[in-house]
Amino acid sequence: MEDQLIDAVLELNEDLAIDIVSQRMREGVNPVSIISLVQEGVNRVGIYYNQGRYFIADLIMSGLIFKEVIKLIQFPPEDSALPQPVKAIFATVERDIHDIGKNIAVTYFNSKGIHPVDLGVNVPPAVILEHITKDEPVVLFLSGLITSSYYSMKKTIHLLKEKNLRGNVIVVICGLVDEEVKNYVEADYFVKDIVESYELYVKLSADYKRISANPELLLSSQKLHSRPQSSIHQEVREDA
Ligand code: B12
Repeated sequence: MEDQLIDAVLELNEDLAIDIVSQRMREGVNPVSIISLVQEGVNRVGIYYNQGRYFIADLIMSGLIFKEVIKLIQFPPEDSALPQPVKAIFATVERDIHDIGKNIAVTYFNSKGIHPVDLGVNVPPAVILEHITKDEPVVLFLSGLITSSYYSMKKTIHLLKEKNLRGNVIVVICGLVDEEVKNYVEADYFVKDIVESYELYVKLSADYKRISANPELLLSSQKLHSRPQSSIHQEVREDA
Protein backbone atom coordinates (compact mmCIF):
# COMPACT_ATOMS: atom_id res chain seq x y z
CA MET A 1 0.00 0.00 0.00
CA GLU A 2 1.59 3.30 -1.10
CA ASP A 3 0.16 6.72 -0.40
CA GLN A 4 1.36 10.28 0.14
CA LEU A 5 -0.22 10.27 3.60
CA ILE A 6 1.69 7.15 4.68
CA ASP A 7 4.93 8.80 3.55
CA ALA A 8 4.15 12.08 5.33
CA VAL A 9 3.63 10.19 8.62
CA LEU A 10 6.67 7.99 8.08
CA GLU A 11 8.78 11.09 7.41
CA LEU A 12 7.25 12.61 10.57
CA ASN A 13 6.11 15.59 8.52
CA GLU A 14 3.23 16.77 10.70
CA ASP A 15 2.26 19.81 8.59
CA LEU A 16 2.04 17.78 5.42
CA ALA A 17 0.07 15.01 7.14
CA ILE A 18 -2.39 17.59 8.49
CA ASP A 19 -2.77 19.20 5.06
CA ILE A 20 -3.45 15.88 3.35
CA VAL A 21 -5.97 14.76 5.97
CA SER A 22 -7.81 18.13 5.87
CA GLN A 23 -7.94 18.00 2.10
CA ARG A 24 -9.29 14.43 2.06
CA MET A 25 -11.92 15.21 4.69
CA ARG A 26 -13.07 18.14 2.54
CA GLU A 27 -13.26 15.82 -0.45
CA GLY A 28 -15.50 13.46 1.54
CA VAL A 29 -13.06 10.55 1.70
CA ASN A 30 -14.17 7.82 4.14
CA PRO A 31 -12.62 8.68 7.57
CA VAL A 32 -11.93 5.01 8.30
CA SER A 33 -9.75 4.72 5.21
CA ILE A 34 -7.88 7.90 6.19
CA ILE A 35 -7.22 6.39 9.63
CA SER A 36 -5.93 3.18 8.02
CA LEU A 37 -3.35 5.14 6.06
CA VAL A 38 -2.17 7.11 9.09
CA GLN A 39 -2.05 3.82 11.00
CA GLU A 40 0.07 2.26 8.27
CA GLY A 41 2.42 5.27 8.55
CA VAL A 42 2.88 4.82 12.31
CA ASN A 43 3.26 1.06 11.84
CA ARG A 44 6.19 1.78 9.55
CA VAL A 45 7.63 4.18 12.12
CA GLY A 46 7.43 1.23 14.54
CA ILE A 47 9.32 -0.94 12.06
CA TYR A 48 12.03 1.71 11.63
CA TYR A 49 12.27 1.90 15.42
CA ASN A 50 12.75 -1.87 15.58
CA GLN A 51 15.43 -1.68 12.92
CA GLY A 52 17.29 1.01 14.87
CA ARG A 53 16.69 3.58 12.11
CA TYR A 54 14.34 5.62 14.35
CA PHE A 55 14.55 6.35 18.07
CA ILE A 56 12.05 6.69 20.91
CA ALA A 57 11.66 10.42 20.13
CA ASP A 58 10.43 9.39 16.67
CA LEU A 59 7.89 6.98 18.16
CA ILE A 60 6.67 9.83 20.36
CA MET A 61 6.51 12.15 17.36
CA SER A 62 4.46 9.64 15.33
CA GLY A 63 2.04 9.34 18.26
CA LEU A 64 1.72 13.13 18.42
CA ILE A 65 1.11 13.37 14.69
CA PHE A 66 -1.60 10.74 15.00
CA LYS A 67 -3.24 12.67 17.82
CA GLU A 68 -3.21 15.89 15.80
CA VAL A 69 -4.61 14.43 12.60
CA ILE A 70 -7.31 12.53 14.48
CA LYS A 71 -8.67 15.88 15.68
CA LEU A 72 -9.53 16.59 12.03
CA ILE A 73 -11.43 13.35 11.56
CA GLN A 74 -15.16 13.39 12.03
CA PHE A 75 -17.29 10.34 11.59
CA PRO A 76 -20.72 11.13 10.19
CA PRO A 77 -23.17 10.89 13.12
CA GLU A 78 -25.72 8.10 12.98
CA ASP A 79 -29.18 8.17 14.51
CA SER A 80 -29.67 4.44 14.60
CA ALA A 81 -28.40 3.90 18.14
CA LEU A 82 -29.02 0.39 19.40
CA PRO A 83 -32.33 0.14 21.25
CA GLN A 84 -30.80 -1.80 24.12
CA PRO A 85 -27.04 -1.58 24.04
CA VAL A 86 -25.04 -3.72 26.44
CA LYS A 87 -22.64 -1.78 28.65
CA ALA A 88 -19.26 -1.40 26.94
CA ILE A 89 -16.05 -0.82 28.90
CA PHE A 90 -12.76 0.21 27.27
CA ALA A 91 -9.41 -0.02 29.04
CA THR A 92 -5.76 -0.06 28.06
CA VAL A 93 -4.45 -2.69 30.46
CA GLU A 94 -1.88 -2.38 33.22
CA ARG A 95 1.71 -1.67 32.07
CA ASP A 96 0.55 -0.25 28.75
CA ILE A 97 0.01 3.42 27.94
CA HIS A 98 -0.80 3.18 24.23
CA ASP A 99 -4.18 4.81 23.83
CA ILE A 100 -4.41 6.29 20.35
CA GLY A 101 -6.36 3.32 18.94
CA LYS A 102 -8.62 3.21 22.00
CA ASN A 103 -9.36 6.92 21.75
CA ILE A 104 -10.26 6.61 18.09
CA ALA A 105 -12.58 3.75 19.03
CA VAL A 106 -14.28 5.98 21.65
CA THR A 107 -14.87 8.66 19.01
CA TYR A 108 -16.16 6.11 16.53
CA PHE A 109 -18.55 4.46 19.02
CA ASN A 110 -19.78 7.92 20.12
CA SER A 111 -20.54 8.80 16.51
CA LYS A 112 -22.81 5.74 16.46
CA GLY A 113 -24.61 6.85 19.62
CA ILE A 114 -22.78 4.41 21.91
CA HIS A 115 -20.95 5.80 24.93
CA PRO A 116 -18.49 3.29 26.39
CA VAL A 117 -17.07 3.69 29.87
CA ASP A 118 -13.46 4.62 29.14
CA LEU A 119 -11.15 3.69 32.03
CA GLY A 120 -8.02 5.17 30.43
CA VAL A 121 -4.54 3.62 30.32
CA ASN A 122 -2.41 1.43 32.56
CA VAL A 123 -5.56 0.16 34.26
CA PRO A 124 -5.01 -2.52 36.94
CA PRO A 125 -7.34 -5.55 36.93
CA ALA A 126 -8.86 -4.55 40.28
CA VAL A 127 -9.94 -1.17 38.89
CA ILE A 128 -11.58 -2.81 35.90
CA LEU A 129 -13.48 -5.13 38.24
CA GLU A 130 -14.84 -2.17 40.20
CA HIS A 131 -16.95 -1.41 37.11
CA ILE A 132 -18.43 -4.87 36.75
CA THR A 133 -21.31 -6.33 38.74
CA LYS A 134 -23.15 -9.63 38.65
CA ASP A 135 -26.41 -7.98 37.58
CA GLU A 136 -25.29 -6.29 34.41
CA PRO A 137 -23.83 -7.88 31.27
CA VAL A 138 -20.74 -6.18 29.90
CA VAL A 139 -18.66 -6.22 26.75
CA LEU A 140 -15.16 -5.54 28.03
CA PHE A 141 -12.64 -4.27 25.46
CA LEU A 142 -9.09 -4.71 26.74
CA SER A 143 -6.46 -2.98 24.67
CA GLY A 144 -2.71 -3.64 24.61
CA LEU A 145 0.16 -3.00 22.20
CA ILE A 146 3.17 -4.27 24.08
CA THR A 147 3.99 -7.88 24.87
CA SER A 148 3.74 -7.42 28.62
CA SER A 149 0.14 -6.24 28.25
CA TYR A 150 -0.85 -9.83 27.46
CA TYR A 151 -0.05 -10.91 30.98
CA SER A 152 -2.17 -8.03 32.35
CA MET A 153 -5.07 -9.14 30.15
CA LYS A 154 -4.69 -12.68 31.43
CA LYS A 155 -4.60 -11.44 35.02
CA THR A 156 -7.76 -9.39 34.49
CA ILE A 157 -9.64 -12.37 33.08
CA HIS A 158 -8.34 -14.58 35.87
CA LEU A 159 -9.65 -12.12 38.44
CA LEU A 160 -13.05 -12.07 36.72
CA LYS A 161 -13.17 -15.85 37.11
CA GLU A 162 -12.01 -15.72 40.70
CA LYS A 163 -14.77 -13.22 41.57
CA ASN A 164 -17.30 -15.34 39.72
CA LEU A 165 -18.01 -12.58 37.19
CA ARG A 166 -16.62 -14.16 34.04
CA GLY A 167 -19.98 -15.54 32.90
CA ASN A 168 -21.45 -12.08 32.64
CA VAL A 169 -18.64 -10.51 30.64
CA ILE A 170 -17.65 -10.93 27.01
CA VAL A 171 -13.96 -10.09 26.77
CA VAL A 172 -12.71 -8.65 23.48
CA ILE A 173 -9.02 -7.90 23.17
CA CYS A 174 -7.69 -5.22 20.80
CA GLY A 175 -4.43 -3.64 19.69
CA LEU A 176 -1.45 -5.79 18.73
CA VAL A 177 -3.22 -9.08 19.33
CA ASP A 178 -4.05 -12.25 17.41
CA GLU A 179 -5.63 -15.66 17.85
CA GLU A 180 -2.65 -16.93 19.82
CA VAL A 181 -2.84 -14.04 22.29
CA LYS A 182 -6.60 -14.54 22.56
CA ASN A 183 -6.05 -18.17 23.52
CA TYR A 184 -3.25 -17.33 25.94
CA VAL A 185 -5.27 -14.72 27.83
CA GLU A 186 -8.51 -16.72 27.50
CA ALA A 187 -10.51 -13.91 25.94
CA ASP A 188 -13.60 -14.50 23.83
CA TYR A 189 -12.65 -12.48 20.77
CA PHE A 190 -9.85 -10.42 19.33
CA VAL A 191 -10.32 -7.49 16.95
CA LYS A 192 -7.90 -5.53 14.79
CA ASP A 193 -9.79 -2.38 13.89
CA ILE A 194 -12.55 -0.08 15.01
CA VAL A 195 -15.16 -1.00 12.43
CA GLU A 196 -14.76 -4.69 13.28
CA SER A 197 -14.98 -3.79 17.00
CA TYR A 198 -18.19 -1.87 16.51
CA GLU A 199 -19.79 -4.56 14.35
CA LEU A 200 -18.95 -7.23 16.92
CA TYR A 201 -20.37 -5.08 19.68
CA VAL A 202 -23.62 -4.60 17.74
CA LYS A 203 -23.89 -8.35 17.25
CA LEU A 204 -23.29 -9.04 20.94
CA SER A 205 -25.91 -6.47 21.97
CA ALA A 206 -28.43 -7.92 19.53
CA ASP A 207 -27.80 -11.44 20.84
CA TYR A 208 -28.34 -10.22 24.37
CA LYS A 209 -31.56 -8.47 23.42
CA ARG A 210 -32.84 -11.61 21.69
CA ILE A 211 -32.20 -13.69 24.80
CA SER A 212 -33.64 -11.25 27.29
CA ALA A 213 -36.81 -11.05 25.16
CA ASN A 214 -37.02 -14.84 25.05
CA PRO A 215 -35.55 -16.50 28.17
CA GLU A 216 -36.47 -19.98 26.86
CA LEU A 217 -33.53 -19.62 24.51
CA LEU A 218 -31.34 -19.56 27.57
CA LEU A 219 -33.07 -22.52 29.19
CA SER A 220 -32.74 -24.63 26.06
CA SER A 221 -29.10 -23.71 25.58
CA GLN A 222 -28.28 -24.38 29.22
CA LYS A 223 -29.19 -28.00 28.67
CA LEU A 224 -26.47 -28.23 26.10
CA HIS A 225 -23.70 -27.00 28.38
CA SER A 226 -22.44 -28.63 31.52
CA ARG A 227 -20.77 -25.41 32.73
CA PRO A 228 -23.42 -22.89 33.73
CA GLN A 229 -22.88 -19.57 31.99
CA SER A 230 -24.80 -16.35 31.76
CA SER A 231 -27.16 -15.62 28.92
CA ILE A 232 -25.07 -13.20 26.92
CA HIS A 233 -21.93 -15.27 27.13
CA GLN A 234 -23.51 -18.53 26.26
CA GLU A 235 -25.55 -17.43 23.31
CA VAL A 236 -22.69 -15.63 21.66
CA ARG A 237 -20.36 -18.56 22.06
CA GLU A 238 -22.92 -20.81 20.42
CA ASP A 239 -23.13 -18.46 17.46
CA ALA A 240 -19.38 -18.05 17.11
C1 B12 B 1 2.81 5.71 18.93
C2 B12 B 1 3.56 4.61 19.65
C3 B12 B 1 3.99 4.86 20.95
C4 B12 B 1 3.62 6.12 21.71
C5 B12 B 1 2.21 5.91 22.30
C6 B12 B 1 1.43 7.20 22.43
C7 B12 B 1 0.02 6.95 22.89
N1 B12 B 1 -0.50 7.86 23.66
O1 B12 B 1 -0.61 5.92 22.57
C8 B12 B 1 4.75 6.16 22.81
C9 B12 B 1 5.91 6.91 22.25
C10 B12 B 1 4.35 6.73 24.15
C11 B12 B 1 5.12 4.67 22.86
C12 B12 B 1 5.78 4.12 23.96
C13 B12 B 1 6.28 2.82 23.94
N2 B12 B 1 6.26 1.95 22.92
CO1 B12 B 1 5.16 2.21 21.35
N3 B12 B 1 4.45 2.39 19.62
C14 B12 B 1 3.80 3.35 19.02
C15 B12 B 1 3.46 2.93 17.58
C16 B12 B 1 4.49 3.56 16.63
C17 B12 B 1 2.07 3.26 17.07
C18 B12 B 1 0.91 2.76 17.94
C19 B12 B 1 -0.37 3.42 17.48
O2 B12 B 1 -0.88 4.34 18.12
N4 B12 B 1 -0.90 3.01 16.31
C20 B12 B 1 -2.06 3.65 15.68
C21 B12 B 1 -3.35 3.05 16.25
C22 B12 B 1 -4.58 3.71 15.60
O3 B12 B 1 -3.35 1.70 15.90
P1 B12 B 1 -3.77 0.57 16.96
O4 B12 B 1 -3.33 0.94 18.30
O5 B12 B 1 -3.40 -0.73 16.39
O6 B12 B 1 -5.37 0.74 16.98
C23 B12 B 1 -6.27 0.20 16.02
C24 B12 B 1 -6.75 -1.20 16.37
O7 B12 B 1 -5.77 -2.00 16.98
C25 B12 B 1 -7.98 -0.99 17.20
N5 B12 B 1 -7.83 -0.73 18.63
C26 B12 B 1 -6.73 -0.45 19.35
N6 B12 B 1 -7.03 -0.23 20.63
C27 B12 B 1 -8.36 -0.37 20.74
C28 B12 B 1 -9.19 -0.26 21.85
C29 B12 B 1 -10.55 -0.47 21.70
C30 B12 B 1 -11.44 -0.33 22.89
C31 B12 B 1 -11.08 -0.81 20.44
C32 B12 B 1 -12.53 -1.04 20.32
C33 B12 B 1 -10.24 -0.93 19.32
C34 B12 B 1 -8.90 -0.70 19.48
O8 B12 B 1 -8.56 0.16 16.58
C35 B12 B 1 -7.52 1.05 16.13
C36 B12 B 1 -7.95 1.69 14.83
O9 B12 B 1 -8.21 0.72 13.84
C37 B12 B 1 3.62 1.37 17.68
C38 B12 B 1 3.91 0.64 16.38
C39 B12 B 1 2.76 -0.27 15.95
N7 B12 B 1 3.05 -1.10 14.97
O10 B12 B 1 1.68 -0.26 16.47
C40 B12 B 1 4.72 1.26 18.74
C41 B12 B 1 4.85 -0.02 19.59
C42 B12 B 1 3.48 -0.55 20.01
N8 B12 B 1 5.56 0.46 20.76
C43 B12 B 1 6.47 -0.37 21.18
C44 B12 B 1 7.32 -0.18 22.29
C45 B12 B 1 8.41 -1.20 22.52
C46 B12 B 1 7.13 0.92 23.15
C47 B12 B 1 7.93 1.22 24.43
C48 B12 B 1 8.23 0.00 25.32
C49 B12 B 1 9.22 1.94 23.99
C50 B12 B 1 10.19 2.24 25.12
N9 B12 B 1 11.35 1.65 24.98
O11 B12 B 1 9.87 2.94 26.05
C51 B12 B 1 7.00 2.23 25.13
C52 B12 B 1 5.99 1.49 26.01
C53 B12 B 1 5.26 2.36 26.94
C54 B12 B 1 4.19 1.58 27.68
N10 B12 B 1 4.48 1.15 28.91
O12 B12 B 1 3.14 1.32 27.16
C55 B12 B 1 6.50 -1.64 20.35
C56 B12 B 1 5.85 -2.82 21.06
C57 B12 B 1 6.62 -4.10 20.79
C58 B12 B 1 6.09 -5.22 21.63
N11 B12 B 1 5.63 -6.26 20.95
O13 B12 B 1 6.10 -5.21 22.83
C59 B12 B 1 5.80 -1.16 19.03
C60 B12 B 1 5.04 -2.28 18.28
C61 B12 B 1 6.90 -0.54 18.12
C62 B12 B 1 7.87 -1.59 17.60
N12 B12 B 1 7.69 -2.06 16.40
O14 B12 B 1 8.76 -1.99 18.28
N13 B12 B 1 4.76 4.04 21.73
